Amino acid sequence: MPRTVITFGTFDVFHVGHLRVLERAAALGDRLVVGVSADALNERKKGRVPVFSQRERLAIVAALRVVDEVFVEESLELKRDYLVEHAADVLVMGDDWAGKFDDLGDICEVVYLPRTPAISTTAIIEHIAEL
Ligand code: C2G
Repeated sequence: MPRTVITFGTFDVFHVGHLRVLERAAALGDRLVVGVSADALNERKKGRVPVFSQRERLAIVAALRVVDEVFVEESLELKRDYLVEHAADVLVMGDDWAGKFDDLGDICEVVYLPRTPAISTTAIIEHIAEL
């Protein structure tokens, strides 16, 4: 049976920190599925409308060599349903979420990966705004 890895994120203004986490997630199994968070979810939970629409963010993530499948993450509370639906063996999250998804350990392995230092969508937006 192939080992399916699943991860989630907004992946707005795609940068090398996003690429690295997806590469490391893919290396933990045979197949990588990515839940790209919906525009409405970002607006609701983060109070910011992404620079790129969910359609554009999905297209970018889907085009990556390490990504096998993408879907829209409509709600943060549906993680368990998404894991079951995609038959995930491993859930990968950035370590800014450390401990938050340990309860899903009953249906899959839960791995938190360290973030790539010194790069973020917010920092990029601020950098560009200052040019
Ligand atoms: N990331 C990273 N290094 C950075 C920036 C981001 O490793 N310097 C990782 C994050 O840890 C995450 C992924 O890139 O695993 C996507 O980051 P975000 O778009 O900020 O998504 P996030 O807010 O973590 O997820 O269910 C989760 C939600 O969809 C939101």
